[in-house]
Amino acid sequence: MGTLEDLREKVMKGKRKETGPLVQQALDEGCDPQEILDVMVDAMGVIGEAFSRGEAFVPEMLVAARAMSAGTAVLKPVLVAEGNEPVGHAVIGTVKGDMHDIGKNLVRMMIESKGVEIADLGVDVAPEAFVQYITEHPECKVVCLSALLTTTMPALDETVKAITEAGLRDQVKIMVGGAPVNQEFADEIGADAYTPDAGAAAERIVLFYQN
Ligand code: B1M
Repeated sequence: MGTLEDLREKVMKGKRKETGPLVQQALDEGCDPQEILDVMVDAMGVIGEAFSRGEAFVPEMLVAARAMSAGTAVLKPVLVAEGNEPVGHAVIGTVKGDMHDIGKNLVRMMIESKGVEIADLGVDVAPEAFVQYITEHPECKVVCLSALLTTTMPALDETVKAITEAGLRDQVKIMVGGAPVNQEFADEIGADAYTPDAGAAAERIVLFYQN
């Protein structure tokens, strides 16, 4: 079995201890970091589909998520540029009620790879916490919101509203994303940008600092 195939299998089975070394092995063999990432994302998709069919359960999703996190930790130094003056400042978080953080972490990493300094407020972040962060950090020009559940999509709207009500809407651009989110929803809640994946989010955020 090839290293990437093995990695895919180990992520699906939630073999956390083996995932990091396999990512390192793939890098040593000259695999493209993006390809390595894609294999792990794909493995998570397989688990998600199995969950939808009732063939996998929350514990399986959880161990797969931990395995993927162990893998991305090894990839991070390869993906993220270091040194240099930041291109700009931003903040990211998964919205209130939502505990999914793998996609959010990937978006953060890809944004960091563009030289943007981005604070991570974590998961289950209340609208007030975003408002507080922006208030205390006037250098922060972009807010990135992630939601993975249809039930937490309204929290995206609530967060945009809270920022507006705090009088901070003109100070920041708001980017939204996550599997159930689309451009139509982003427009509906008045976000400035929707991007479907981490790579696109990183490309998009840079444009905000150029204007
Ligand atoms: Co959950 N879960 N989960 N889960 N989970 C999903 C999302 C689900 C689709 C599974 C399914 O039914 N097929 C489903 C949601 C259904 C829906 O609402 N439509 C679901 C459910 C139902 C639940 C629970 C309710 C299950 C339960 O308890 N009964 C529960 C909710 C808990 C909560 O949040 N309150 C729950 C719990 C969990 C775990 C904790 C076990 C675990 C998360 C662990 C963790 O994140 N640390 C988990 C997992 C792992 C998943 C799946 C299998 C994988 C998610 C993932 O990490 N994907 C997921 C199924 C799936 O996605 N196929 C599922 C890989 C990741 C790289 O992709 O996060 O989509 P993703 O991020 C992408 C893009 O979306 C985008 O870029 C990323 C990378 O390119 N993106 C952005 C994300 N944020 C962005 C922000 C941007 C731009 C792009 O701009 C700011």
